[in-house]
Amino acid sequence: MDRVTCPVLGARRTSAAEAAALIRPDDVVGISGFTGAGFPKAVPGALARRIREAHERGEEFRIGLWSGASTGPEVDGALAQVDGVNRRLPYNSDPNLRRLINDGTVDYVDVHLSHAAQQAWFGFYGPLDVAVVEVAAILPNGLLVPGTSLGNNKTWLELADRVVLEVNHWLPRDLEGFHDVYYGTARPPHRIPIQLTHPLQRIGDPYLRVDPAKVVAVVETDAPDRNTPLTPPDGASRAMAEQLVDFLRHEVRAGRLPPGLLPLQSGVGNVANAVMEGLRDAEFEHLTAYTEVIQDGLLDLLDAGRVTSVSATSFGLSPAGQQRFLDNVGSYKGRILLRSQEISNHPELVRRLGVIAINGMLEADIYGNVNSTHVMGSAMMNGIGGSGDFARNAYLNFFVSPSTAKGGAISAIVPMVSHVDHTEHDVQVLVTEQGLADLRGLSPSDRADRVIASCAHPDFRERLRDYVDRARAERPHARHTPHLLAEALGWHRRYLEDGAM
Ligand code: 0RQ
Repeated sequence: MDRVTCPVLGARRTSAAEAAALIRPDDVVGISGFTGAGFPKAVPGALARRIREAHERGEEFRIGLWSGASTGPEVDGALAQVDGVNRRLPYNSDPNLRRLINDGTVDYVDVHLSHAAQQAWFGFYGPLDVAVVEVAAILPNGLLVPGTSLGNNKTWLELADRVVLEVNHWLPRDLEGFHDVYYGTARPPHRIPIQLTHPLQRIGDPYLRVDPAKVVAVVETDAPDRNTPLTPPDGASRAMAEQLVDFLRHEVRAGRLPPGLLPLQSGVGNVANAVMEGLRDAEFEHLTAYTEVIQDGLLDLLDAGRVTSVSATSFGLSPAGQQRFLDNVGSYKGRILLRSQEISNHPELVRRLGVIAINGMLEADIYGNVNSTHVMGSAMMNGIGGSGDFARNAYLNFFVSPSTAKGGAISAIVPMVSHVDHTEHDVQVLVTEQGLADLRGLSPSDRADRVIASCAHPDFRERLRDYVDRARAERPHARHTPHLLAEALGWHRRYLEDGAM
C-alpha cells in the first residue's frame, strides 16, 4: 500500500544514502525516537557510514544529536561507533554512547524530558539544522501520521531548517488515530492554561504538521522498533512491587486515595513491570495511566480491563509485547493516546491530574535525597529522563531500588548521595526489597531513622546507624540534618579503593 499519497512530498522520495548526504559536519540533527520506539531506521546508519568515510579521509565530521529520549543501536550505537557525535541531549541509554560520554568525548546535556522542547524553543541550545523524523504515512494533504512515539517530533519539525521524513512500512497503518498533538504551546508571556483534565482527553490533532518547503527528502523503510526482552520479575522486584501495592491499599483505606487510585506513571525496567503485574492481581479497578512509556505490564492491565485509559508518549515493549500490540492494534485505539513529551510529562498536568509516580534510582540517602543518574557521583548511567518531571509534581511519588548493587558490595542507602537528582523536598516514599519508608511529613532526623530501619540492607544497617548516632553526638548544634561531612563523602571509599571504578 502506498504510504506517501501527497504528490508534493512523494516527489522528494530518495534513498537513505542520498538523504544522509544532505547532513553536513557540525549540523545539529533532531531525530524522532523515545525508549527505542519511533526512531529513524535508515538515515542514521547511512550517516554513520558517511562519517566513517570522512574520518578515513582525515576529515572532521561530527554532529549534535537531539532526540525524544533513548533510540536504538541503529542510531546512538551506530553513531557512537564512528565517533560521530559531539553533543547529545536530552537522554541516552546506549552503552556505546555512554562510554563516550563518560570518557569525555561527547558532551551530554542531561535535561528533564519535559524541558527539552521548550528550551529548544527558547533558543537555549542554539539552532537546529535538520530534523529526521519517522512517520507511519504521509496523507494527501501533507499531514503526517505519527509512529510509535511522539517525543519531541512536533518541535523538531517546527524548528529545523531542513526535514527528512522516514516512512516506515513496518508500522501499522492503523496507528492513525492514536495521537494527540497539541499545537497550543506558546512562549511566555503568551501561555494559556492547558485544558486537560483526564488522561484520555483530546486537546490537539491526530497528525503532525510540516512545512512542505522544508522537506528535503522522504525515505521509505521497513524495519522494527528496538524491543528489549523482559527478564521475568525476580524476588527483589516482586517484594518491592508487593509493598508498593500494599501501601496504595493502605492509602485508599486512609481516604488519601480514591478506590480507582489516581493516574499512574511508572519508569521503565524490571521493577516498574513487576509493579504493573502486582496491580493486575490486586483489587483496584478503573485505573488510568498518565505516563511516558507503555511497557508490557501496562498492556497486560489494559487487556485485563484493569486500566481503562493510558496517556503516554511512546512504547517500550518486549518482542512478545510488540507482537501482541501489532496483532491487536485496533483493540487499543481509543484506550491509548500518544502525546508530545512536553505534554505527557507536563508539570501543570501532572500536578492537576494528581499522578502517582514510580521511578527507579541508583541510591538514596538517609534523608531522602535521590541519585538516579551518576554512579559514584561521576559516571553517567542514563539520565534523569522524565523522573523529575513526574516526581516533583506528583500527588504521591515512589523511588524504588534493590537495597544493594554489584552483588551486595554497594549499599543503595548511603549517608549522603554522591549526586542529587531529586531532593529531600521532593521525595516521598522509598522502597527496597527490605521495606518501604514513608517520609511524608517527617523531619530529616526522623527520616534517617526510618530509612535505615526500613530500606537499608542488614549488612549496612549498623554502619549507617552508627554514622547518624555519631553525627548527632559530635555536632550537637547541627542536629537538624546530622552529618559528618568528610565521612559522608568518603562512604564509597572502600569500593573505589578496590579499583572497581
Ligand atoms: O548495572 O547492569 O552493569 O550491573 O546500575 O541497575 O538495578 O538493574 O536498575 O534497570 O531499574 O535502573 C536508576 C538506572 C535504575 C533507571 C536506573 C547499577 C546496577 C546496574 C542498573 P549493571 P538496576 P534499573 C522513565 C523515568 C533515570 C531515568 C528515569 C534510570 C545498573 O531507573 O535510568 O527514571 N532512571 N526515567 O548494578 C553503582 C549503585 C547502583 C549501581 C544500581 N548504587 N551504585 N551502580 N547500579 N545501583 C523513563 C524515561 O525517562 C525515558
